[in-house]
This record gives sequence, structure tokens and C-alpha cells, in this order.
Amino acid sequence: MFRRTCLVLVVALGTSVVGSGANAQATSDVPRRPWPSAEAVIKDTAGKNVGFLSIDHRLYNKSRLTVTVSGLNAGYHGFHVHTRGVCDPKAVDPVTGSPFSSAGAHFAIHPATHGEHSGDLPNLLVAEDGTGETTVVTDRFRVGQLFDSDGSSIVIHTLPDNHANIPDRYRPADPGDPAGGSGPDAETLKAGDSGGRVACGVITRN
Ligand SMILES: [Cu+2]
Ligand SMILES: [Zn+2]
Repeated sequence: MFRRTCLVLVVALGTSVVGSGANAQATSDVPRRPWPSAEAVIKDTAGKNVGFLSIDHRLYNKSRLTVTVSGLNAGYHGFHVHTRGVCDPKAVDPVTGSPFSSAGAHFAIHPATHGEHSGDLPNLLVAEDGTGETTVVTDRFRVGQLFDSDGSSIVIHTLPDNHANIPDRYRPADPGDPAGGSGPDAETLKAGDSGGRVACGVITRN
């Protein structure tokens, strides 16, 4: 019995020594991450922290966004990367009345209408308890591209985003409309009818 216990002890010690040696080796050999990652603390108009976003680089020039939120209204919310890294709740859009207009329009590396913007993301689903979490992988931007001269931000809207998916049959002809009287109108092509902005977070490198 004693012999058996000793044997187990020796084996355990051996494993531990090899383990710490391997760890020490690995630590000194690990290069600094070659790809940038990013994060954002998401705040509502009162400055209350309602969420956190992290973004990291994925293979094949993709980016992975992971977000958790709490204290929001249940349901789907439009969710986009916006083109300026400024989240001022007092910056009210004179046309829509939405706060956080300082964040600018949807992040777009190339000119596009809504649904095709670089920063367009799937809707964020918030549960009845006000919490939500989602992870999405996009190939529309690399992490480094978010840090252009005016930065970028993440914005959560009040309403669901239709991604400009308005089939022609839902809209009567309107000769005055720049979209030509059928399908999504100019407002839909801008932001998907996702309404005002409820929360915003400046995207920073980490
Ligand atoms: Cu938005
Ligand atoms: Zn968009």
C-alpha cells in the first residue's frame, strides 16, 4: 500500500515538474499578438454602462465581435459599427431627434446602401430580463480598419433593423421618392428603420 502511494506521488511530481517547465518555455517563446484587437464599453444616454464589446482578428481577414448587454428593452435591436468614435448623448440629430448623432452614419469602407455597409451587423436580440449576448464573424472589415482618422463606435438602436429588405410589393408607387417609387425608400437605405440610438460605445484598441 505504501509503495503504491509512493509511486503515485512520484508520478504526480514528475508530471508537475514537466508541466511547469513546459509552461515557462511557452511563455518566453510566445510572440506578441501580431493582430490588433479592440473593445468598447457601451453606455446609454445617462452614461450608465449597459454592455461590453470585444473584437478580435480571425483568419482569412475576418473579425469576430462578441457583445454582452444588460438593462435594455426586450426584442431585436439594430446593431452597427458607426463611422466616428464619438459617443455624445447630447449630440441630438436635428431630423430624427436621436441622441449619439456624434457617432455618424454606418461605418462604410466603400460607398454602399444599408445592408451592404461594412459596419452592418445582425440584429441584437435582448431577452425579457433585459440581457443579450451574441457573437458574429464578419469579413467586411479588419480590426485595424476601425482605427481610421476619426475612429469608430458601436451603436445599439431602439428598433429592429430590416437591413433594407423591403420587397417592392410592400410599397405603393411614390413619384417623389429618390428610390424610384418601389422597394426601400431613402431612409430605409440609410439605416434600415432601426430608429433612434439607445446606447453607444467608442471602439478602442486593447
Ligand atoms: Cu446604427
Ligand atoms: Zn447600414
